[in-house]
Amino acid sequence: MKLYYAPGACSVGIHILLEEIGKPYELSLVDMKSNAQHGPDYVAVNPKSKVPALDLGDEGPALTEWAAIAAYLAATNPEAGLMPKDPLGMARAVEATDYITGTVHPHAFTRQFRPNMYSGREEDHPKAVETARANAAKYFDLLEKNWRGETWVLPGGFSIADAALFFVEYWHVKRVGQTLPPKLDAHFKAMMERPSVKRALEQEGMAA
Ligand SMILES: N[C@@H](CCC(=O)N[C@@H](CS)C(=O)NCC(=O)O)C(=O)O
Repeated sequence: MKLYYAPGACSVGIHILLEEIGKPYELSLVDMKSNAQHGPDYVAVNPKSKVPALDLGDEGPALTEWAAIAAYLAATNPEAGLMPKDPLGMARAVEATDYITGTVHPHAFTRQFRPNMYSGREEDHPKAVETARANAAKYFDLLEKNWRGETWVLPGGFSIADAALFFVEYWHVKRVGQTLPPKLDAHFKAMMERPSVKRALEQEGMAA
């Protein structure tokens, strides 16, 4: 099993899940600084030109999309306890993960870091960044107000949703230099103390 990643990209969440599982895997760096995601070698792996992608060896094309990869890892490694077993708990984990990967990631962060993906007109970029920052505040506020867990996103304990929440928290705090509301801040700090997170960040050359 091989994870294609870029340092500090959303792939770090999948990297954390692989560290939680604790089985051997390989890492392959996709150098986005040189646009390697669009080069023929990586397009042959993932025609979408995005990380994460998980190479499953003989089991067909690499698996793509954060939520799908996380669901697969949780289902194939039940002993790691990454997904609640009861149907509603499972749906809650997917609900939180989907909100983060489908809404928070693109509309608060991709729009903020890559405004050129939202408008070809350079004069529109400051407005796109401003909107993205307002979105980040709104989304984190919503997550804070609807927080149902204690330390982790779900009341039942650590799950794939925590690894998803972590990568957007990480960007907000470490990349943008913003603060999180109190419950999310406590979550972010608890994640930073987790050995799997420390190992993943260290392996990506991003230790705090
Ligand atoms: N829908 C995809 C989005 C993945 C994504 O946007 N990855 C970013 C890194 S955080 C990427 O590879 N960007 C490269 C690019 O847009 O050129 C998922 O959830 O996995």
